[in-house]
Amino acid sequence: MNDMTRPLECLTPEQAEAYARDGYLVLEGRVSAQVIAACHAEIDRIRNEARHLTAHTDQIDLEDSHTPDDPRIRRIKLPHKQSAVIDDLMRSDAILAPVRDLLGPNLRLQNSKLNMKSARYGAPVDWHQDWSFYPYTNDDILAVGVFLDDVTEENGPLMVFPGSHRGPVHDHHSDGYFAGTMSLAAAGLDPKDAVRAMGPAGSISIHHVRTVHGSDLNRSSRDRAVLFYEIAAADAFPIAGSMGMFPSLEEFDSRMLFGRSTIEPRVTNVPVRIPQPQPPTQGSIYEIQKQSAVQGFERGPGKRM
Ligand SMILES: O=C(O)CCC(=O)C(=O)O
Repeated sequence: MNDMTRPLECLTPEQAEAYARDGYLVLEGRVSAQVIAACHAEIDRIRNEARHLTAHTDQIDLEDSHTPDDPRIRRIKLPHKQSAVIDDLMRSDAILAPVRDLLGPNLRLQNSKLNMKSARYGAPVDWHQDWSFYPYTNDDILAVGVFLDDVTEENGPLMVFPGSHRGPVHDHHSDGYFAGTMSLAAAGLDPKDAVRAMGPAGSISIHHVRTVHGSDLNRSSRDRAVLFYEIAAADAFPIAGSMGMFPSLEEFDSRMLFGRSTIEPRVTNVPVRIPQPQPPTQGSIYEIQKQSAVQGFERGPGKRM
């Protein structure tokens, strides 16, 4: 956590306070039009390479309605490993300066993903806390969402519950298995209180790892691609049994984005639930959530559960 004695690099004190209070922020104009265009060129390249797929891979998650004749990508997994443009953006001040203001100078990547949410069929993501998937020894962890398209009320914006990051970790289990989604009713949350994170392409959203969030099916005629970088303070370590990755210290340290690593975790008093047992079918969040009895949003056209 930023000790607040360091001067802020790019956020205003009001923005830093809003993040601490609400658990999310939207900042317009962080990423240039040239970089956004370069990201779209990379998406076109990756989409072209994936057009003959018939099943999910380690790089690509497919929409339920995908066919090789009508290719539909739901998510590009670990896009920074597939694109130098996306890797460079992740390490740039456009992304890391506000994160340093919120988490301090020592930063490590937890994960990256590019949710395509294409016009007319882009899949919803049911309500959840990222923390339910990967609890760490402290919760100085957030996700930066880079808006690669204009994000509006119509095209399935990320929706967040302000202040929910200061509450409990909610039950994300169903039928005895971790299912990656929660019941708003059981948590005492009213969907009407969710706030939409919207802005023109080039904006970023930032949400705290414990903030309750989700996003609806894209029913509009406009794509809504958002590139997420999940970033942790370097002294946050994944808790055993969670889905946080810690295969080896070497691999863990290869994910440093800025500053210095440590082998001394900072352990704070945070509520934790372990996402075990894992569901019968593993895979992306979309596949995990399909196994829940709780469905926050209507599913899109295509194969249904
Ligand atoms: O793409 C979105 O709007 C939701 C992102 C999200 O919560 C996730 O991928 O875990």
